[in-house]
Amino acid sequence: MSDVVSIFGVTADGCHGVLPEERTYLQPFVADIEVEVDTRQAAISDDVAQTISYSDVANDAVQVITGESVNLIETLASRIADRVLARGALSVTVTLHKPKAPVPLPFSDAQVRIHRDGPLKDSQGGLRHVVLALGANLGDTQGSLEWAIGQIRLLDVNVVAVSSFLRTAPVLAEGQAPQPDYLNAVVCIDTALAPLDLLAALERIEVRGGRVRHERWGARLLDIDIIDVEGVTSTYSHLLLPHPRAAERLFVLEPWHQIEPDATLLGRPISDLIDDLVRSGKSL
Ligand code: PH2
Ligand code: MG
Ligand code: MG
Repeated sequence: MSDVVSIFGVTADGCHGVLPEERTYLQPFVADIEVEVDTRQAAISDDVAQTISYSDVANDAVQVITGESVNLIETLASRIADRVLARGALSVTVTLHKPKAPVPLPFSDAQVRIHRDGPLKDSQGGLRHVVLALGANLGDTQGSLEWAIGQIRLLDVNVVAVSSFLRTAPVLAEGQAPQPDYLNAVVCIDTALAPLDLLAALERIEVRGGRVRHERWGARLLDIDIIDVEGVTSTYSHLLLPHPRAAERLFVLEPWHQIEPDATLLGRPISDLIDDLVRSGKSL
């Protein structure tokens, strides 16, 4: 992703500094903020709600600069970055200037520049639990799923649990031509890979497994979806988290429940979600 929404020269007065007297008077701080965000959907819909508004970002900077006094411009830049990432940015670069810093020598600017990745690009240093759903409905479906799980084991992941393979009727869009039954499975892993790096690795496995992308929800040799990443929600169109249709798909919830009976999705026990679906007779 290389779209960047920026706003430069956002200026406000604040009382920050290491010298005790700096806490007693206002001086100007200036923020330049560069926000990595996918703007494609916003360009199609022409809707600011689908991107990140530079005006909101400027407001984030002013809130931090005019807020609690701190010693360091590093702290200010980091607090601004946290607020912008909370808006769903993929990453953010913040340059924080302190042009009137009390330095007893001629100088034109003092600044710090930081870059922070959001949760999709960063592993935040730890292992996260991830739920994957696999499906195949063409060719040797059992062989494909077994092969794919073998390939997943070769990634930098710890495979915690693998469900049995369930034969399921295809869930199709209205008017879609009939398809063979699916074989579905769920695999739970722990990994320090960033979610977008994991997605790229899984897409390479799909390609090597013969996956050809044509029709949406078309019959396929192999599909691997990321259902849930511990602690991460995402509105990034290439990796929505949790998977937006997982809660209505028994072909995901049932194999998942088999290996993690106490799991929750968006705060609801998956056993409740399954009961609701079975009772309403909706999904297969
Ligand atoms: N995947 C789809 C669409 N429909 N139906 C079943 N039963 N199993 C799937 O894995 C599946 C589906 C799109 O990925
Ligand atoms: Mg899928
Ligand atoms: Mg998929």
